[in-house]
Amino acid sequence: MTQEKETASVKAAFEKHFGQTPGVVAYSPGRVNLLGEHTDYNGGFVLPMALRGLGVSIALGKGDKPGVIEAYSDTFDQTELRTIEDGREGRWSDYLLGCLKAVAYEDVAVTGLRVALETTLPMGAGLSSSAALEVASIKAALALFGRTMSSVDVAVKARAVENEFVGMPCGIMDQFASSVGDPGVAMFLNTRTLDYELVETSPDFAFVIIASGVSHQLVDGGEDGYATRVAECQAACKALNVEMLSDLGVGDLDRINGISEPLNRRARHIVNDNKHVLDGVVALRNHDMAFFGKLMVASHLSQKDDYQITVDETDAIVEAALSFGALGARQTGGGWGGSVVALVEKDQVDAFSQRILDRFEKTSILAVT
Ligand code: GAF
Repeated sequence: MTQEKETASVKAAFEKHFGQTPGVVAYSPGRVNLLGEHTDYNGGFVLPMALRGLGVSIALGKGDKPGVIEAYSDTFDQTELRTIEDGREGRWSDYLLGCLKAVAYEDVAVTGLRVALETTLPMGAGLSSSAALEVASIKAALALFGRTMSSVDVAVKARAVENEFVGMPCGIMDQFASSVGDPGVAMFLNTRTLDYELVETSPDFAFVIIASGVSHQLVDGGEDGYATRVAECQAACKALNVEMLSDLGVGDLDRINGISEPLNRRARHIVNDNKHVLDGVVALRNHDMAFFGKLMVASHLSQKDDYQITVDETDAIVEAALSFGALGARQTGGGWGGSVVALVEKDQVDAFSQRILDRFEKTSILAVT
């Protein structure tokens, strides 16, 4: 669906459900990350691309019960009733509620709010559905109550909601790509300074996004989940006496190799994946997609061997993608499943995609960008 179709569809859903016209509609895209995984909460570099046609649409209108939020979602086929005073309850509406508390607490306390939400982003596919929901919620709430905020500030606010209200210790990549990014264009972001640059990719090649069929779960990732990696990085910083792992460079690898397992692996991944991003941006500028593909593979192997966040299914898809002619392939997103992104010559995309679907029953092609 195009963005216009999506916002028209969520507006219609709002009207049907609430019998009134919404005050505003907003849309925010998901993202695929091309290089630089888990580097964002380590002050490093990332290279995400906002997605065309995959995102979250939201329609908002004032309600008639002060402080009450009636949130309807076609996608989840349910209405959730919350109040602006509620805390986290482990439901999808937490993301919305946290954002409303952050930017429209007093307004919603007075007017109440009606919300309709639709998403074309599959949950758990590693394409940042939660960040898109947060960014759309914040942008819509600001518009409804007549306030403005820069896209960068929206991203910062959305990340704070996810860290502090939802309880997921993520970095800023997803919210930044969704709020500031330009769909279909890669974004080279320094997560420490928030300096960024949009970088075009070659028109002769496409990124094929393959859902592995293994759903990742980052908020309660169990004992070996996202929060564990964040804690391990903090422990590695202590062991190496640096503030953030991105203070280190490839020249520090000997020192890194000397600290205990698995902290050495975690630090090594961050240093190497930061370098993959820097080299990848040069490759894109030089239209050297063959080298870019090699960096994607190196990044996948670093996620597999050092960060240890890949699963058998994504490893197998990457291997098959390369044998089917992809120039590069890697697991993308938070990890433990989700999606694989493969770099493929444009005129090979259909044949390539079919071979993947034939080989792996649980896969689907989510996007070609
Ligand atoms: C998730 C997080 F939300 C991001 O901040 C980032 O750390 C990513 O995992 C891994 O690169 O999407």
